[in-house]
Amino acid sequence: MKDFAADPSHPRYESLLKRHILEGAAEKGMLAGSALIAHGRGEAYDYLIGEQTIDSAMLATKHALYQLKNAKNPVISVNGNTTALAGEDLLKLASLLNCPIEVNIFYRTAKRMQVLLNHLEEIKSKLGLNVEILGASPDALIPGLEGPRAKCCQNGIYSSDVILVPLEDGDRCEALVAMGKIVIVVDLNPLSRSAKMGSITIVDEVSRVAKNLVTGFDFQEEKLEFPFDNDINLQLTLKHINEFLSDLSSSVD
Ligand code: PTJ
Repeated sequence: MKDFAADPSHPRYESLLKRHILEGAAEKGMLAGSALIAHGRGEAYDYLIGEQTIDSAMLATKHALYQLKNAKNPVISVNGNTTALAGEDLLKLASLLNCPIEVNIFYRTAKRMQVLLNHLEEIKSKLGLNVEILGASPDALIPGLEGPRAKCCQNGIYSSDVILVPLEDGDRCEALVAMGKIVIVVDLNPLSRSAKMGSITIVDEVSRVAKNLVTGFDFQEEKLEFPFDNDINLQLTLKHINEFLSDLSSSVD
Protein backbone atom coordinates (compact mmCIF):
# COMPACT_ATOMS: atom_id res chain seq x y z
CA MET A 1 0.00 0.00 0.00
CA LYS A 2 1.43 3.34 -1.07
CA ASP A 3 1.86 6.15 1.48
CA PHE A 4 -0.88 8.72 1.52
CA ALA A 5 0.40 11.68 -0.49
CA ALA A 6 -2.23 14.39 0.16
CA ASP A 7 -1.61 17.13 2.68
CA PRO A 8 -4.37 18.11 5.20
CA SER A 9 -4.47 21.55 3.55
CA HIS A 10 -5.64 19.97 0.28
CA PRO A 11 -9.26 21.04 -0.36
CA ARG A 12 -10.26 17.42 -1.10
CA TYR A 13 -8.24 15.97 1.79
CA GLU A 14 -11.10 14.18 3.61
CA SER A 15 -12.40 12.65 0.41
CA LEU A 16 -8.93 11.55 -0.73
CA LEU A 17 -8.22 10.04 2.69
CA LYS A 18 -11.40 7.94 2.58
CA ARG A 19 -10.47 6.66 -0.88
CA HIS A 20 -6.99 5.83 0.39
CA ILE A 21 -8.45 3.92 3.37
CA LEU A 22 -10.72 1.96 1.03
CA GLU A 23 -7.82 1.18 -1.33
CA GLY A 24 -5.91 -0.29 1.62
CA ALA A 25 -8.98 -2.21 2.77
CA ALA A 26 -9.42 -3.65 -0.73
CA GLU A 27 -5.77 -4.79 -0.75
CA LYS A 28 -6.32 -6.58 2.58
CA GLY A 29 -9.38 -8.37 1.13
CA MET A 30 -11.93 -6.57 3.32
CA LEU A 31 -14.17 -5.27 0.53
CA ALA A 32 -16.73 -6.64 -1.88
CA GLY A 33 -15.93 -6.34 -5.59
CA SER A 34 -18.47 -3.54 -5.99
CA ALA A 35 -17.49 -1.68 -2.81
CA LEU A 36 -15.71 1.17 -4.59
CA ILE A 37 -18.64 1.64 -6.96
CA ALA A 38 -20.95 1.87 -3.94
CA HIS A 39 -18.57 4.39 -2.36
CA GLY A 40 -18.52 6.46 -5.56
CA ARG A 41 -22.30 6.62 -5.53
CA GLY A 42 -22.13 7.72 -1.90
CA GLU A 43 -19.58 10.43 -2.78
CA ALA A 44 -21.88 11.81 -5.48
CA TYR A 45 -24.73 12.14 -2.97
CA ASP A 46 -22.34 13.62 -0.41
CA TYR A 47 -21.68 16.49 -2.85
CA LEU A 48 -25.40 17.23 -2.84
CA ILE A 49 -25.44 17.81 0.92
CA GLY A 50 -22.20 19.82 0.85
CA GLU A 51 -20.09 16.99 2.42
CA GLN A 52 -21.32 17.92 5.88
CA THR A 53 -23.75 16.73 8.52
CA ILE A 54 -26.94 18.62 7.74
CA ASP A 55 -29.63 19.43 10.34
CA SER A 56 -31.99 16.60 9.34
CA ALA A 57 -29.10 14.11 9.62
CA MET A 58 -28.15 15.39 13.07
CA LEU A 59 -31.77 15.09 14.19
CA ALA A 60 -31.92 11.49 12.94
CA THR A 61 -28.56 10.77 14.63
CA LYS A 62 -29.93 11.97 17.99
CA HIS A 63 -33.07 9.87 17.63
CA ALA A 64 -30.87 6.91 16.68
CA LEU A 65 -28.77 7.40 19.80
CA TYR A 66 -31.90 7.68 21.93
CA GLN A 67 -33.23 4.37 20.57
CA LEU A 68 -29.89 2.58 20.90
CA LYS A 69 -29.38 3.80 24.49
CA ASN A 70 -32.91 2.81 25.50
CA ALA A 71 -32.94 -0.56 23.73
CA LYS A 72 -33.06 -3.91 25.52
CA ASN A 73 -30.76 -5.63 23.02
CA PRO A 74 -29.07 -3.11 20.73
CA VAL A 75 -26.66 -4.34 18.05
CA ILE A 76 -24.37 -2.73 15.48
CA SER A 77 -24.15 -4.56 12.15
CA VAL A 78 -21.15 -3.80 9.93
CA ASN A 79 -20.21 -4.69 6.36
CA GLY A 80 -16.93 -4.25 4.46
CA ASN A 81 -17.15 -0.51 3.65
CA THR A 82 -18.42 0.37 7.12
CA THR A 83 -15.70 -1.62 8.89
CA ALA A 84 -13.01 0.07 6.80
CA LEU A 85 -14.32 3.62 7.15
CA ALA A 86 -15.89 3.61 10.60
CA GLY A 87 -14.77 0.42 12.39
CA GLU A 88 -12.90 2.22 15.14
CA ASP A 89 -15.68 4.64 16.13
CA LEU A 90 -18.35 1.94 15.88
CA LEU A 91 -16.33 -0.27 18.24
CA LYS A 92 -16.16 2.69 20.64
CA LEU A 93 -19.93 3.11 20.30
CA ALA A 94 -20.50 -0.60 20.98
CA SER A 95 -18.37 -0.24 24.10
CA LEU A 96 -20.39 2.80 25.28
CA LEU A 97 -23.65 0.94 24.61
CA ASN A 98 -22.29 -2.31 26.02
CA CYS A 99 -23.64 -4.12 22.97
CA PRO A 100 -22.21 -6.55 20.39
CA ILE A 101 -20.99 -5.61 16.94
CA GLU A 102 -21.77 -8.18 14.24
CA VAL A 103 -20.02 -8.54 10.91
CA ASN A 104 -22.76 -9.21 8.40
CA ILE A 105 -21.92 -8.83 4.74
CA PHE A 106 -23.98 -8.86 1.58
CA TYR A 107 -21.39 -10.64 -0.60
CA ARG A 108 -20.50 -13.31 1.95
CA THR A 109 -17.33 -15.39 1.67
CA ALA A 110 -15.68 -17.18 4.59
CA LYS A 111 -12.35 -15.55 3.77
CA ARG A 112 -13.68 -11.99 3.77
CA MET A 113 -15.63 -12.62 6.99
CA GLN A 114 -12.38 -13.71 8.65
CA VAL A 115 -10.41 -10.68 7.40
CA LEU A 116 -13.12 -8.31 8.70
CA LEU A 117 -13.36 -10.08 12.06
CA ASN A 118 -9.56 -9.96 12.44
CA HIS A 119 -9.52 -6.26 11.56
CA LEU A 120 -12.09 -5.46 14.28
CA GLU A 121 -10.30 -7.68 16.81
CA GLU A 122 -7.06 -5.77 16.13
CA ILE A 123 -8.72 -2.38 16.70
CA LYS A 124 -10.42 -3.74 19.81
CA SER A 125 -7.15 -4.85 21.38
CA LYS A 126 -5.35 -1.65 20.29
CA LEU A 127 -8.03 0.44 22.05
CA GLY A 128 -8.34 -1.98 25.00
CA LEU A 129 -12.11 -2.27 24.59
CA ASN A 130 -14.35 -4.97 25.96
CA VAL A 131 -16.75 -5.58 23.05
CA GLU A 132 -18.26 -8.83 21.80
CA ILE A 133 -17.52 -9.21 18.08
CA LEU A 134 -19.98 -11.58 16.39
CA GLY A 135 -20.29 -13.09 12.94
CA ALA A 136 -17.82 -15.99 12.94
CA SER A 137 -20.51 -18.59 13.67
CA PRO A 138 -23.93 -17.58 12.39
CA ASP A 139 -26.62 -19.72 14.01
CA ALA A 140 -29.87 -18.03 12.93
CA LEU A 141 -31.66 -16.92 9.76
CA ILE A 142 -33.47 -13.66 9.00
CA PRO A 143 -36.97 -14.74 7.88
CA GLY A 144 -37.94 -13.85 4.31
CA LEU A 145 -34.42 -13.81 2.85
CA GLU A 146 -32.87 -16.47 0.63
CA GLY A 147 -29.31 -17.85 0.75
CA PRO A 148 -26.28 -16.56 2.68
CA ARG A 149 -27.79 -13.07 3.04
CA ALA A 150 -30.17 -14.52 5.65
CA LYS A 151 -27.38 -15.69 7.97
CA CYS A 152 -26.95 -13.92 11.30
CA CYS A 153 -26.21 -14.57 14.97
CA GLN A 154 -28.91 -15.49 17.47
CA ASN A 155 -27.41 -13.36 20.26
CA GLY A 156 -26.69 -10.45 17.90
CA ILE A 157 -28.84 -9.32 15.00
CA TYR A 158 -31.52 -11.99 15.42
CA SER A 159 -32.54 -11.13 18.98
CA SER A 160 -31.91 -7.37 18.75
CA ASP A 161 -34.75 -4.90 19.21
CA VAL A 162 -32.78 -1.92 17.84
CA ILE A 163 -30.20 -2.36 15.06
CA LEU A 164 -27.77 0.15 13.56
CA VAL A 165 -27.10 -1.10 10.07
CA PRO A 166 -25.14 1.29 7.81
CA LEU A 167 -25.11 0.90 3.99
CA GLU A 168 -27.70 -1.87 4.09
CA ASP A 169 -29.35 -3.48 1.10
CA GLY A 170 -33.07 -2.66 0.71
CA ASP A 171 -34.31 -6.26 0.93
CA ARG A 172 -32.51 -7.02 4.14
CA CYS A 173 -33.60 -3.72 5.62
CA GLU A 174 -37.20 -4.62 4.81
CA ALA A 175 -36.79 -8.09 6.34
CA LEU A 176 -35.35 -6.60 9.55
CA VAL A 177 -38.25 -4.13 9.79
CA ALA A 178 -40.66 -7.05 9.25
CA MET A 179 -39.08 -8.76 12.28
CA GLY A 180 -40.38 -5.83 14.37
CA LYS A 181 -37.01 -4.20 14.95
CA ILE A 182 -36.24 -0.49 15.03
CA VAL A 183 -33.87 -0.29 12.04
CA ILE A 184 -31.41 2.61 11.92
CA VAL A 185 -30.09 3.08 8.39
CA VAL A 186 -27.08 5.17 7.34
CA ASP A 187 -27.20 5.96 3.63
CA LEU A 188 -26.10 9.02 1.69
CA ASN A 189 -28.79 8.29 -0.89
CA PRO A 190 -32.10 9.60 0.52
CA LEU A 191 -33.93 7.91 -2.37
CA SER A 192 -32.66 4.36 -1.79
CA ARG A 193 -35.06 1.59 -0.78
CA SER A 194 -33.18 1.21 2.52
CA ALA A 195 -33.52 4.93 3.25
CA LYS A 196 -37.26 4.72 2.66
CA MET A 197 -37.69 1.41 4.53
CA GLY A 198 -35.69 2.34 7.66
CA SER A 199 -37.29 3.38 10.95
CA ILE A 200 -34.66 6.12 11.32
CA THR A 201 -32.55 7.05 8.30
CA ILE A 202 -29.40 9.10 8.74
CA VAL A 203 -28.51 10.65 5.37
CA ASP A 204 -24.86 11.30 6.09
CA GLU A 205 -21.44 9.81 5.42
CA VAL A 206 -20.83 6.75 7.61
CA SER A 207 -17.55 7.89 9.20
CA ARG A 208 -19.08 11.28 10.11
CA VAL A 209 -22.11 9.48 11.58
CA ALA A 210 -19.96 7.12 13.66
CA LYS A 211 -17.98 10.09 15.03
CA ASN A 212 -21.19 12.02 15.82
CA LEU A 213 -22.65 9.00 17.64
CA VAL A 214 -19.56 8.74 19.86
CA THR A 215 -18.94 12.45 20.50
CA GLY A 216 -22.68 13.15 20.95
CA PHE A 217 -23.30 10.12 23.15
CA ASP A 218 -24.29 12.20 26.21
CA PHE A 219 -26.54 14.66 24.37
CA GLN A 220 -29.60 16.11 26.11
CA GLU A 221 -32.35 13.59 25.36
CA GLU A 222 -35.08 15.73 26.95
CA LYS A 223 -34.80 18.18 24.05
CA LEU A 224 -35.95 15.55 21.52
CA GLU A 225 -39.50 15.65 20.19
CA PHE A 226 -41.42 12.42 19.62
CA PRO A 227 -42.52 10.64 17.55
CA PHE A 228 -39.74 10.74 14.96
CA ASP A 229 -41.23 10.74 11.45
CA ASN A 230 -38.74 9.25 8.98
CA ASP A 231 -40.72 10.31 5.88
CA ILE A 232 -40.84 13.93 7.00
CA ASN A 233 -37.13 13.87 7.84
CA LEU A 234 -36.33 12.51 4.35
CA GLN A 235 -38.47 15.28 2.85
CA LEU A 236 -36.44 17.84 4.84
CA THR A 237 -33.25 16.27 3.45
CA LEU A 238 -34.50 16.55 -0.13
CA LYS A 239 -35.57 20.14 0.54
CA HIS A 240 -32.06 20.88 1.79
CA ILE A 241 -30.58 19.37 -1.40
CA ASN A 242 -32.96 21.43 -3.55
CA GLU A 243 -32.05 24.67 -1.79
CA PHE A 244 -28.34 23.82 -1.83
CA LEU A 245 -28.46 23.23 -5.59
CA SER A 246 -30.50 26.31 -6.30
CA ASP A 247 -28.05 28.46 -4.26
CA LEU A 248 -25.21 26.91 -6.27
CA SER A 249 -26.94 27.48 -9.60
CA SER A 250 -27.58 31.15 -8.78
CA SER A 251 -23.88 31.60 -8.01
CA VAL A 252 -22.83 30.30 -11.47
CA ASP A 253 -22.44 33.11 -14.01
O1 PTJ B 1 -19.42 -5.65 2.43
P1 PTJ B 1 -20.69 -6.10 1.74
O2 PTJ B 1 -20.53 -7.42 1.05
O3 PTJ B 1 -21.87 -6.09 2.68
O4 PTJ B 1 -21.01 -5.04 0.58
C1 PTJ B 1 -21.12 -3.67 0.88
C2 PTJ B 1 -21.71 -2.87 -0.31
C3 PTJ B 1 -21.75 -1.39 0.10
C4 PTJ B 1 -20.78 -3.05 -1.52
C5 PTJ B 1 -23.09 -3.41 -0.64
O5 PTJ B 1 -23.89 -3.35 0.50
C6 PTJ B 1 -23.74 -2.68 -1.79
O6 PTJ B 1 -23.63 -3.03 -2.94
O7 PTJ B 1 -24.45 -1.60 -1.42
P2 PTJ B 1 -25.32 -0.72 -2.45
O8 PTJ B 1 -26.59 -1.44 -2.77
O9 PTJ B 1 -24.47 -0.18 -3.54
O10 PTJ B 1 -25.75 0.49 -1.51
C7 PTJ B 1 -24.83 1.24 -0.83
C8 PTJ B 1 -25.49 2.56 -0.43
O11 PTJ B 1 -24.62 3.17 0.50
C9 PTJ B 1 -25.68 3.53 -1.59
O12 PTJ B 1 -26.97 4.09 -1.54
C10 PTJ B 1 -24.61 4.61 -1.37
O13 PTJ B 1 -25.10 5.89 -1.72
C11 PTJ B 1 -24.41 4.53 0.13
N1 PTJ B 1 -23.05 4.84 0.55
C12 PTJ B 1 -21.88 4.50 -0.05
N2 PTJ B 1 -20.82 4.93 0.65
C13 PTJ B 1 -21.32 5.54 1.75
C14 PTJ B 1 -22.74 5.48 1.69
N3 PTJ B 1 -23.53 6.00 2.65
C15 PTJ B 1 -22.91 6.58 3.70
N4 PTJ B 1 -21.56 6.67 3.82
C16 PTJ B 1 -20.74 6.16 2.87
N5 PTJ B 1 -19.40 6.24 3.00
